[in-house]
Amino acid sequence: MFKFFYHTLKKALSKTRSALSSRIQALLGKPWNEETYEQLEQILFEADLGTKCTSSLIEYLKSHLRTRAPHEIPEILKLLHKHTLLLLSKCPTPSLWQKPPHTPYVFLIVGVNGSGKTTSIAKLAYHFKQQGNSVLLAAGDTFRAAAIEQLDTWSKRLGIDLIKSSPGADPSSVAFDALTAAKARGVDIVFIDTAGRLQSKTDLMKELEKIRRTLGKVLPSAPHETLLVLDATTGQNALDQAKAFHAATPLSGIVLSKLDGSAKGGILLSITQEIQVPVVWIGTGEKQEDLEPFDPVEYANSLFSNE
Ligand SMILES: Nc1nc2c(ncn2[C@@H]2O[C@H](COP(=O)(O)OP(=O)(O)OP(=O)(O)O)[C@@H](O)[C@H]2O)c(=O)[nH]1
Ligand SMILES: [Mg+2]
Repeated sequence: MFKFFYHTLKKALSKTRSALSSRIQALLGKPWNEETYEQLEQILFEADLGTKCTSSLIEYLKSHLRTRAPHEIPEILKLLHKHTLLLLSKCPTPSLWQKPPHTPYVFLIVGVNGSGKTTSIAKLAYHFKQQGNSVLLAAGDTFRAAAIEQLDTWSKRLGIDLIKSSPGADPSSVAFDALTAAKARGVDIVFIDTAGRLQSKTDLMKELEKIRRTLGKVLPSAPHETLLVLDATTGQNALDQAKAFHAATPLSGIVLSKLDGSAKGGILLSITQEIQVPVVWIGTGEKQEDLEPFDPVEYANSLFSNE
């Protein structure tokens, strides 16, 4: 059903993998003791796995290796792989569908400046259109004329309609118009773009709630999903963003963009553990096709392989 090829996830995580595996391999042959554990801890931490996940992985290794004799690296990688999968399995699983459960199905896309929101909307819209859905875009980033133009360009390129207003208009009114139009036209899926906002700006975070309330007036169940777009190259900062956005507005999932340029792929595991919101999609480039559903098994394979 899905046309995705997961080897791009592996390719996207190659920088993270080489940072991790090659350094773990370098520990091979050393006597396995407290000092080696500390070095391993440092390696995991530097791959942006965060304190919580790193401690959890180290504890797991300690409890399993204590009873075994030869501490070979393949064994360690296997254990890290296994525990990563276990950690990911505790996070709610997103449902991937070809057709939305009901229509119009509304996605609100949020995140800080430049995280990849507009590009991710284009990729998602392209994907769902390919699946046979009718899609509508809403230029809810009214802050800059260039933001409206960027989505306009994507809309023409993808052959998908756009609802827009003039720069400076209230984003909630654009969201209102878009959902009203979607209902009237019988559209399947609506994507609402929003302006980038710093998670620390309370007034801007409140604006998101206003957009959500406005959508709810047109369709009580909307928005059906609020996706936070995080730039994987920002590492621990992405975790801070995830926590703040989730506290301000309930998130249903995360799109982790720019994984292709990041050696900090461990942040994904860290985020899912800290806020229990699943990473649903990953961005692996700038083109409309550069999007994949997140696959935990492939992720664990990509991080902890000994190839
Ligand atoms: N390599 C790579 N680049 C990406 C990816 N996603 C987005 N980009 C690039 O990141 C830059 C910012 O993307 P936008 O989609 O404009 O980000 P935004 O969050 O909408 O930005 P603002 O509206 O300014 O807040 C653009 O140059 C995109 O092409 C990705 O998965 N990989
Ligand atoms: Mg944008």
